[in-house]
Amino acid sequence: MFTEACKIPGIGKQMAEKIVEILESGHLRKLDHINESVSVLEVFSNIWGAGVKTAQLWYQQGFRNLDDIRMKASLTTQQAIGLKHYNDFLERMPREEAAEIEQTVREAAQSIKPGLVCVACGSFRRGKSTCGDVDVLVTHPDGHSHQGVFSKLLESLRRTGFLTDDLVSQEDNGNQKKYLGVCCLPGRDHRHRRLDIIVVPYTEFACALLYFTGSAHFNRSMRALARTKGMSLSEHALNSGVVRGPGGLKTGSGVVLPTVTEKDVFMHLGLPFREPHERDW
Ligand code: 8GT
Ligand code: MN
Ligand code: MN
Repeated sequence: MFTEACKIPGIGKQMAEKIVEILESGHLRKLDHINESVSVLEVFSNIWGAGVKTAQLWYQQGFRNLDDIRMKASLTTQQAIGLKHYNDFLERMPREEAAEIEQTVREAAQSIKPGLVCVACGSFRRGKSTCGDVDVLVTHPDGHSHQGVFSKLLESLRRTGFLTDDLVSQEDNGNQKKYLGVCCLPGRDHRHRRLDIIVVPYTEFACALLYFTGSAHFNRSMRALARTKGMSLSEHALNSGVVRGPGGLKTGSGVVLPTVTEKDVFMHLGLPFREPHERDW
């Protein structure tokens, strides 16, 4: 059988040995290791804060399951939180629960400052029946009352025990502030859920809403289209007359187009409006 396999054009000795092994045993032992590593790497990279690189490193260090990670791996603060809530984070929540989480954030926000607008974006706003996390956008229509709300809101939600862990407690992005963390509704049968909160100035509301609603793929398409029209779209604004040098590098940022609502963004880009539930990609 080996000599026969060797006669196949392009098949050398090593490949011929493998063909023989598969034909004789129905199996290639060399693949066992690969198959095992794939499933272990998947388990590891499902820990929030651990990417493929970290997963590979842990595999190389001889770790094969979550107990190994728990006992022997050196974890970042985020990965430790990810591990603690491993099963909860893998499970998507029903949209009814996402609505309760949105409402909890809204009540806390409005008791700090009446008139604050809180909108659950992401998959919730796209109408999905289950959500991986809750993405709440906070703004104030008077244009300035959103200021100072971010830290007060987090403080208030921590005090009531609703926020249980912080992953990224404050990320500044221009005039926007971003929080990534973990919350849990009161009551015994509730799981820990991922919660993202952004606080944005009202001038950036439409573009921030569009961005935070996604999907991520839809956002990439919109940004790419904007580029083809000499515009640039971000979570802050839609700019026109953007000048790009060689390699697409921005050399002139143009002017900010007025975008009061999401519809304005579509209009400036020459696109028919798409409802959130039509933005999966
Ligand atoms: P989900 O139900 O799995 O949470 O689905 P989702 O709501 O569509 O995904 P998401 O990861 O919560 O992202 C919601 C929006 O937030 C996306 O449209 C994206 O533009 C934006 N976004 C961030 N940060 C990140 C990030 O780190 N990764 C991804 N994928 N999206 C992000 O603000
Ligand atoms: Mn989400
Ligand atoms: Mn999110």
